[in-house]
Amino acid sequence: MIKRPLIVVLNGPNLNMLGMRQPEVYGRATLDDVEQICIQAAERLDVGIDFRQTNGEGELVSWVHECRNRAQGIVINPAAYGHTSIALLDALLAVELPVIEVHISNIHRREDFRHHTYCSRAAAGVICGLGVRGYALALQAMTDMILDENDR
Ligand code: CA2
Repeated sequence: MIKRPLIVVLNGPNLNMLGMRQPEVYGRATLDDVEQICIQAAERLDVGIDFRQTNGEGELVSWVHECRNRAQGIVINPAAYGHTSIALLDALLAVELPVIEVHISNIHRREDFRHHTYCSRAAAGVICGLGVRGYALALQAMTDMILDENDR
């Protein structure tokens, strides 16, 4: 039997507050709703997922390291660490896995400091501004990329 690919979905700081504040920016879905969206997308795509959120930069870096030799791809909403963390970029580069970066809001329509993310240098692609459906789109794209790679 062929094992299903595993895609790890990582979420950075304050995303546990989704749906509780700033609905005009991030919508009304909670992080639990986002997890359900990802579970449903994964079932449809026949891939496994491991969905996590942390407020800690070190923990996020360690979770990226754990993906090595375990996962086939990483979907990450690094939240504010995307804008600040070279440590997170280095971890994403080190694991040598395909990465898709997701932001719920359109970071390019917001403050200047949100326009740049270090993580983007490690990402095959970035989805932003499409709300929480960006996660399902990222899982679809990641699955396509993994299947393409397996066909080679
Ligand atoms: O748009 C995104 O997904 C962001 O990654 C969200 C981050 C922000 O720092 C990035 O610039 C863009 C913030 C996540 C915090 O989310 C909250 C949600 C509700 C209430 C407070 C924070």
